[in-house]
Amino acid sequence: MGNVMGGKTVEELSSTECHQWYKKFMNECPSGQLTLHEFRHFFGLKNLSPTANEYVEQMFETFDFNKDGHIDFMEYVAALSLVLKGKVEQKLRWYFKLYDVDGNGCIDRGELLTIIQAIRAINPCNDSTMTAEEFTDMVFTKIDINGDGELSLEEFMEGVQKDEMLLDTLTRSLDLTHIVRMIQDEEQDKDEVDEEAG
Ligand SMILES: [Ca+2]
Ligand SMILES: [Ca+2]
Ligand SMILES: [Ca+2]
Repeated sequence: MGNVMGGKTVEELSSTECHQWYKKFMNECPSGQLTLHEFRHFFGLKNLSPTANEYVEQMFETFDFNKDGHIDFMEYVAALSLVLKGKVEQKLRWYFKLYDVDGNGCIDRGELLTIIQAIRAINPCNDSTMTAEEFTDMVFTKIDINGDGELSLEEFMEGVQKDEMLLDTLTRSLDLTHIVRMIQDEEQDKDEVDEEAG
């Protein structure tokens, strides 16, 4: 593979991980270009509520870095490696982009609420006792410093990094680790047979 994997974030991955992800990707998507439909299938996101669906679409668009309507292998690896291994600041920038649904550079209350609801629809194993509304209120109370009802990138980055609980919740709520673990477990079963064969 060599130079194909030349991106900075990609270098942080072990070759084993890359290999596993590549196999999974090419298996699900022989064309090498993942469509939204395939993306849903890939991550096992079926029968979602409309809200959750919107979130998945937004996620797809965020992963589609060059905006050509497909996720190619490099985009897939870049996204996964960012989510899994990126520094806190990189991740927060990515989350901000994901949360800012209309892309106007600010997160408003509606956008945050939609995302929180969608995350909970996809990831019901949330141990928080707060409703999505209460959670959204709490976030704005804590980090909307100038009180204009919108979170700027600065407010978001500073506020979330200063607040351990918030950081933890946001990071966990968008954590794709369980999905990747799923990929790896699946691959490990197969690899036990053909590990050293190649
Ligand atoms: Ca693309
Ligand atoms: Ca916005
Ligand atoms: Ca603000």
